[in-house]
Amino acid sequence: MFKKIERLVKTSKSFVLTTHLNPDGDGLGSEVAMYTFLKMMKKKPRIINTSPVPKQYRFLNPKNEIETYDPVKHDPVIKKADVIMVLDISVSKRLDRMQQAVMASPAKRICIDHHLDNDGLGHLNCVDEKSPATAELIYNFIKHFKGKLNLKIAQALYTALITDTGNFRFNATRPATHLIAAELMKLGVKPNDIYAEVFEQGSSGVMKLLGRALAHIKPECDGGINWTYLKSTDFSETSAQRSDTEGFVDYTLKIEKSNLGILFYETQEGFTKVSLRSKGNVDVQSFAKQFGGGGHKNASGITLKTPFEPTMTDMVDKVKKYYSAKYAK
Ligand SMILES: [Mn+2]
Repeated sequence: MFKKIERLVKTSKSFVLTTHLNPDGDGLGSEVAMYTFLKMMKKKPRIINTSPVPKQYRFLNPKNEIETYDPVKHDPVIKKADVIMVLDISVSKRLDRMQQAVMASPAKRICIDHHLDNDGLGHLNCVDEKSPATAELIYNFIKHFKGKLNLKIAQALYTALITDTGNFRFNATRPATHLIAAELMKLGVKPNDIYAEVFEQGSSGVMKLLGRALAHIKPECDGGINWTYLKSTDFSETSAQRSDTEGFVDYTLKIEKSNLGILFYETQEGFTKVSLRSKGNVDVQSFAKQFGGGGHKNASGITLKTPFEPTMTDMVDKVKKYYSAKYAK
């Protein structure tokens, strides 16, 4: 899997690492682990992302090694890089503001990822859809190079693993995931410390926002679907951010009989963000794909650049039809 990538990495000097818009623990943890490893290999890496680092992941970035894309400052860096490593995505549009600069650069692009959708963004790809997190592939990458893990890499990879596996509970979690986690603990990772950084730094505003999301939950299709929403006013009145909604959609699956859960929220621009979660055989990825969204079988997202309320009503209808036709008994 890493043979061709190995040759390219060994013969290259400057690297730009990046991940998707609104990065999560897996995207950021994978970047920090890879960055630290490339430094050990005496390479010159930079991490440049479309979006800033969300508050709960700032502990991964104490020296501000993760930079937020500024065209004036970074376009020359992207243009001159030998290699651009795109982590945790394989479709260029999810690079958002950075898409043009990345695609126009003569640099070789390597994708390391575990998503199903792929538009040929990478010249070289290490994509394993069965992997529960990109971090597992980064771990394998470092092992392939016979690299040594240090505590910084271990903390970054552990953060990525717990966030993308829902603390090791999602279906994609496999024995290898736990074996890797065990090794990371032996290197000094304290699970409770990482959990506290990521999941216990919320403001009271975030709890109030969650309260609103819970209060708005509505069942459909005999409780097989549960959906909820947050409007712009819900964010402004609780002083919470869009990025604070991570994990909210999971509550829609905690209800008995619930097989498909949705959170809609209104973006800053008044558009519509849809997060879908499902259980077992219920495939939300193939639903999301019809509308330009992507993700995994049990966790997908769609961004629709259309006004929030009518779009939400329309999408609820479409999900109901999709679910009734395929899964309702
Ligand atoms: Mn991921």
